[in-house]
Amino acid sequence: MTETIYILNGPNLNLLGKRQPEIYGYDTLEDIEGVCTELAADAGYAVRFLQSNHEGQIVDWVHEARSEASGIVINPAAYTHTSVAILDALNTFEGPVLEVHISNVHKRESFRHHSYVSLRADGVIAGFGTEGYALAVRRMISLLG
Ligand code: CA2
Repeated sequence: MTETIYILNGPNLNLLGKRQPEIYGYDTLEDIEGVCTELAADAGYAVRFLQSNHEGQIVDWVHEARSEASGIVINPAAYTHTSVAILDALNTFEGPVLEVHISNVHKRESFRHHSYVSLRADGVIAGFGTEGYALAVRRMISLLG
């Protein structure tokens, strides 16, 4: 059966490409989904690409991933810096977890320098723009392969 990579996106990322392009670029989430899906398909993987503005929904998707996904790529957005609930959920997932940030969070406000999710992530990409998602999917494929 085809293995699936979950790609989870947190609050406000539905606005990608529509607001603040100077920080987050011009690609929309749909553009990113297309690139990731193609990359994964070339390597024989499926992608489930999701976005929510609600913390509990992201927790529920991580729970779903426990039985449905081989790996998780996650940009938790602002929940990166606040959510023990998402960290706890990720700690119940047995496969690889990769954290993505479009912007270089370390070059921004100090409250963005700490990530709860990094306590679980096997790798972190920040500041590579929306290309960071494709890099994370490539890395996920090599970790799963
Ligand atoms: O750089 C990233 O990917 C972030 O995860 C983005 C979050 C931010 O809170 C993190 O510190 C870093 C914010 C996502 C907001 O997305 C928007 C996209 C377009 C327009 C406005 C917001």
